Amino acid sequence: MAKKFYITTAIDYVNGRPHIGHAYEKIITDIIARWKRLKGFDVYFLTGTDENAQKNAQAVKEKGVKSKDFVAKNSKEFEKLCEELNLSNDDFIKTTDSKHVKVAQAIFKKIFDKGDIYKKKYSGLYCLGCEAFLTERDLVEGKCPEHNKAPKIVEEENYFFKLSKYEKEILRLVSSKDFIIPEGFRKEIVNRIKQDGLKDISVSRPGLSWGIDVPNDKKHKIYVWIDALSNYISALGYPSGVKFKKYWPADVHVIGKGINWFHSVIWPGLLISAGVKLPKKIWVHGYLTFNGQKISKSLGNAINPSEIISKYGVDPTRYVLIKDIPFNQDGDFSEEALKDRNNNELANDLGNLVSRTLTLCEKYPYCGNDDGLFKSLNLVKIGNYFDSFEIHLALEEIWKFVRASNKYINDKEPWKNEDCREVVLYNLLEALRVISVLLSPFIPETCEKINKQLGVKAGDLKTVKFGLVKKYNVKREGVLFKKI
Ligand code: ME8
Repeated sequence: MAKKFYITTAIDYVNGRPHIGHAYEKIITDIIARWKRLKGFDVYFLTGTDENAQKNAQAVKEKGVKSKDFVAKNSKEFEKLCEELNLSNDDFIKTTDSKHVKVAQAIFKKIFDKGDIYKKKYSGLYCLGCEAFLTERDLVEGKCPEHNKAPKIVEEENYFFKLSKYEKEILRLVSSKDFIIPEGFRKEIVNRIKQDGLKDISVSRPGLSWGIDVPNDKKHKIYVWIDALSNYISALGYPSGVKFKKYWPADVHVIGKGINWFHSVIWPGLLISAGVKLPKKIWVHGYLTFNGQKISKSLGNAINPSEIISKYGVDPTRYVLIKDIPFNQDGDFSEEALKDRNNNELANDLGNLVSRTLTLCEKYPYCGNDDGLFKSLNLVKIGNYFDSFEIHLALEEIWKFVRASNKYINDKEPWKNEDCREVVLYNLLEALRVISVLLSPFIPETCEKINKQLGVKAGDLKTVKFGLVKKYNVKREGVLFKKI
């Protein structure tokens, strides 16, 4: 039986339309999901929307429509984005789904029954952007640095979760090098716990009109982060669903750096208390910036990914986001970079290689043995980069083979060099077939087109070797990438 692999993105707030930062997270998750499928894993890939947040409801007031309709309409935009991005997600969860609501309440109740939830009067600084209470230490010049706004002073009676009770276990968990990657983001969490310790956290808000009711106390809504985090198990049918039994614990939660604490500390705390197994890994990514500033709905500098995709195509969009955002840092998004990479890398390197090879193969016969071209393909290295989630390096390593193939065709000149033509063309066809398998996690639409022109079916990792396909059914069809 194939080994299972469960991977998730964060679920997005629906207080506005999706922006390119959301697209980025979904793409990198999709790449890992597709890679694991190539390796033969039984993959479950979940994404969705976080619909019960107060800030979603707040956004409605400004527009004068019903919360329910507003949230449903925006959620559709995120679902549409998944299609536009050509994501291979297996499910799309919405936290207003009744199936989710029941699970969020069941978890709250389980933790309550365990004696880990109590009521107390509380005063704190609430940042609506984060949907979280902040401490003075979190603020920069009195403002939340994520959202550039001063938090509101809130005084209310809340239910509290005894997070402090689990400090030792959580510290042990985050101290393991495997749990939070990359290392810089792991250290941040470890240092914060060591410095401040873990305090109990508020897990309900009184008097809100939007959200999930606390079980047996309709005056309170479940704090949206508790509700949101539980999506990762509600989507699988916790506690008794077949999918839950098969796929939980998650192999990777993919998230942005601003919500690391919720995933690496609070989520494990809740799960330990509820007696549920812990996720295996939190993969934290940096932010997409625009002129150096975080792209966000709250900051009002959002770039609409749908527009970028319809202007330049899905694969150039996916490609540039991987190339320009390093593993553990922020990266600037720019249309100029997209155009450059489309023209110089996708069209010149890959597009030309495919078009030149296929033009020749339509004219001349091809067959022969390994001519040394495959020496420049290092599958072990590529696999290692994927395993350590350094997908931009995996892409770079695959691209070395694309460049080597271009150099090979230039050096051998099969269009005029009859002596070696048959062998060179066969080696190039095999290279294209293998390139198409390896690039399929990154630019799946293009790889489908390459396969169609080669007359082969999409292969998995076992097919990444020379000499597997003897006979091609070559049929050239238009250019892969238009120059912009
Ligand atoms: O945080 N670049 O929702 P969200 C890259 N609902 N990633 C970005 C980004 C940017 N400029 N801006 C946001 C939430 N993200 C919660 C999550 S999960 C149980 C609940 C990332 O819509 C962000 O870090 O603000 C997060 O991982 C995801 O997009 C959704 O952000």
